[in-house]
Amino acid sequence: MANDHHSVDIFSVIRRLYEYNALKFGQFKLKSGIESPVYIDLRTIISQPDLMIDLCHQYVPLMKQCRFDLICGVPYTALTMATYLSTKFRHPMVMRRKETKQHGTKQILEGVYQRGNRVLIIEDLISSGSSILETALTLRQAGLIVTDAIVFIDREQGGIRNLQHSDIDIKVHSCIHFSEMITYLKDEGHITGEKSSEVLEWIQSNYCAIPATLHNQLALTTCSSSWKSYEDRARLCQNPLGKRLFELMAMKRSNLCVSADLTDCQSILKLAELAGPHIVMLKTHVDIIDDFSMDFARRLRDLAKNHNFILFEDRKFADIGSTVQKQYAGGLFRLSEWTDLINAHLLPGPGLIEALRQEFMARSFKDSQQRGCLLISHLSSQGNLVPVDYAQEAYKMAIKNPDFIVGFISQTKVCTDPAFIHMTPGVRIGNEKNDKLGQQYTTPEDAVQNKGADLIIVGRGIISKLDSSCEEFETNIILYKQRGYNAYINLCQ
Ligand code: S5P
Repeated sequence: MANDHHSVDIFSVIRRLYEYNALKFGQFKLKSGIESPVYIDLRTIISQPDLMIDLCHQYVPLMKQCRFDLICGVPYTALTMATYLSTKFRHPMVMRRKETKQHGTKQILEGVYQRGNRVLIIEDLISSGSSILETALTLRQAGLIVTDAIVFIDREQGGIRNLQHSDIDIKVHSCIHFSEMITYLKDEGHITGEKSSEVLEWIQSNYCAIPATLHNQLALTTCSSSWKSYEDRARLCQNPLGKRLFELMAMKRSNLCVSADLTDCQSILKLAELAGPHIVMLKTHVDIIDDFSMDFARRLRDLAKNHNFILFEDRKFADIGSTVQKQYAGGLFRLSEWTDLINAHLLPGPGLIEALRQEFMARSFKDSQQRGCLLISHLSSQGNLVPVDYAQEAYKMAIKNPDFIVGFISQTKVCTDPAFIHMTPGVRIGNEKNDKLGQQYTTPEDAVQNKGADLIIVGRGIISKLDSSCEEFETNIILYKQRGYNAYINLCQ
């Protein structure tokens, strides 16, 4: 990097930002709806070239500490700063569009670069770190390496720490901290001591988190960049049922679970016989069967053994532990005697999970069968009231119980840990986008590539063909199997 002979004290820049009204004190409604006693708007300085130049030179000492081939400004405010630094010091630049072009090459990243180039991100200020992360995701998706970012002001609201998260791993350097800036303005008599304390207190009590949607996108990117085969994932799995499931998926070249939402035993057994060679799992709703008997359960188990698939009762437990134990082990259905996998909501708290653990252990002691549980992290139905932090809570519960939590019933990635499986319902090929009772459908490709599914759950898309000819049934189920499996394999490229 060329020597910089342009030395201007950072506090003189702060004073001029204050004089030009780029730093305002009062009551301001932020984009988030929150009222703030301070407003920083560095966009205005494009009309003050001298100030812009002096501000840009504050980045230079920090740039010398970073290794990079290219620079990239976060749109829009920092684009001008990055452009100045690029042309003044001859650093090639790339530019990230905020929206993809509707015509021409549809590029989101403009400029010339090669995979493996290191990019330094330039930003004006950081609060949560979301804008830097969005830019970093685009750059990383293009095969570029992002390890560092420089901001002019650190608002001290958690952004620098947020970006240190192991999934993100970006070191953010700042020219000045918000508190230093406020203290300077107070000491110079631009703002009162009272105002300074009010603003500092406000900043300290207003931590900014990265939105869950952006975190999900990050998880997807991290996953696709560290893609693992089902065989590899089987090796990483701590619980025996999860391990067996990944092994089955690799061996049968299938990530398909059929949802046997049928109301008589005969039809379910017919479905299991026909679908058996193509699926890794058959899911039941045992309480919709009119003529359930333990003899049916035994015959279904035999079919599962012959065709090598897992039996999953979609019971969605959601009660206190002691009730769940009875629901799982007793009653008419005696689920613990014939199902491999069940699922549960987290709403009642950890007692439910502990109850299942005790039952699993008691049963496995008798029959040494592998058992596991899935946690519900999302629902596919329109307008569902599952809270946004449900998925994070599900993940926390899963890592506490990796010996029997197999994974999640999800609509987006809950975590990047390859040992946990993500199973996604609401999948259908064809024109149906919903079922008029709230179910929402997507294609196998969308479920795997955009919603993070490792395994797809298909009900009516398959069982609607049960009364068709065997050939028609088979052609259809093979289509689901191939499209789901290929979507996963294609992620590795
Ligand atoms: O969010 C969910 C969770 C589940 S387990 N949405 C779902 O649809 N399911 C189940 O998946 C649902 O109970 C049904 O058994 C199956 C989807 O069936 P389909 O006919 O709509 O494919």
